[in-house]
Amino acid sequence: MKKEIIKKAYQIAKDQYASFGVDTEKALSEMNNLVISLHCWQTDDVGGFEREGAELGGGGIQATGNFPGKARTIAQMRDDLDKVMSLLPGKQRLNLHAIYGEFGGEKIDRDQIELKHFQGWIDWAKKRNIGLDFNCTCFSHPYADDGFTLSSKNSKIRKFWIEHTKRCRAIAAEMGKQLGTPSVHNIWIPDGSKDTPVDRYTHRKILKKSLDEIFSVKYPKKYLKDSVESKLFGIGSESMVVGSHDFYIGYAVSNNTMITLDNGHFHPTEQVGDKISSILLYVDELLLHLTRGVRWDSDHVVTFNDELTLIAQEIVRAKALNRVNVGLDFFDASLNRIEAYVTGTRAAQLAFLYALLEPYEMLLKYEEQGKNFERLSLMELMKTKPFGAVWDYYCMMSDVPVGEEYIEEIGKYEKEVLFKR
Ligand code: RNT
Ligand code: ZN
Repeated sequence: MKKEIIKKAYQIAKDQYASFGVDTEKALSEMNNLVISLHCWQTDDVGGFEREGAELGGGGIQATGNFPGKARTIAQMRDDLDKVMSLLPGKQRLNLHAIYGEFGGEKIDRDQIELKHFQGWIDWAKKRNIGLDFNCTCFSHPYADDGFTLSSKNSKIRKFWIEHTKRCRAIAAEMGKQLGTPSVHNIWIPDGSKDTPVDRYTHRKILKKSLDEIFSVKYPKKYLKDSVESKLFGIGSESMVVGSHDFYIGYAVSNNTMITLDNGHFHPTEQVGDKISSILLYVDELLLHLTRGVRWDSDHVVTFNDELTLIAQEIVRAKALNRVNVGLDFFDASLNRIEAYVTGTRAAQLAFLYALLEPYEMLLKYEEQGKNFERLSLMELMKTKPFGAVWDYYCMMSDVPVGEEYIEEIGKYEKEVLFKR
């Protein structure tokens, strides 16, 4: 697209938004406060590098498809991530899982991982001036096969996962220290049961105790921020998930950890957007796992849909952008994985830009005056305002491909790199 046209279209959009009291320049500068944590696991379908050909196994999560070109080495993964970041406007971080260390062909079990396995990632991130986030990996392991990890009644298994998670937090804190930006460590465990259990209580009690032990090691907030992620059900844990939303809300509020809201982890008619204003009253910060569930927690590539829009709007309306850590969580193996990242991340950015361009003051006035019809009409009208022109301008100013230009770029990478793997 010609620069002149993009600028002209933006000028028209700017004037139109201004007539609703919306300052597009301010919205664009607010976009600088939006840092999206790119999950590394879309590059290789959550396989990891513990051994050659490692694949996601169990845990009730699933990547389907076999599109060619998945990253099989750390070098390939880094190439892919560099390509992705070169096509995204705005700021990013990288979100790693413990299975993505540089283990150098050695068998290092999860309770043995150390900083040295991740120092290469820290150096990589430093060079790119980005932060790192981290996750313990309590799945794809024989000790997770019976469906219980941190909430297991088997003390050998439980201790193994406690040790793993403690090590992960230590590594994350060091990432935060070396990179000068706190690392978010997220705990998600698959624990649950397929059929109706009779003893939910003990498992939840054990999980609480395991978490207490894990969090008894304290790190400065400027290095590490802890979060816990709930879930309603998984494949193979349909009847009970130990770490339910009720469980973690209680835990997070009493321990002031963050809570992770993954929008694939709730009943389909529940809105994660609605939860934000409640949770923010009780904890300092939130972590989002933006995803798209199609009929179940299927982790499809994020699109700019109503669900995402409400989440972004509720954060912006609460003026809480600085209290929300935005992460992504999808893994579709059926399409070009670079495209998955770029489309998914841009969709999340679109939702936030759309929210920042909302004529909030005008809508609030209508609401407080009981003018509900006017409120609804204005919200509907905003959908046809020249939002795309502001987005194109944002991409142009960020020096990344505008509009459909990125599709061609990815096509080139597909031919030259992915299909040659
Ligand atoms: C699983 C959770 C969890 C994982 C990642 C890989 O349902 O959403 O966040 O997807 O840790
Ligand atoms: Zn998640």
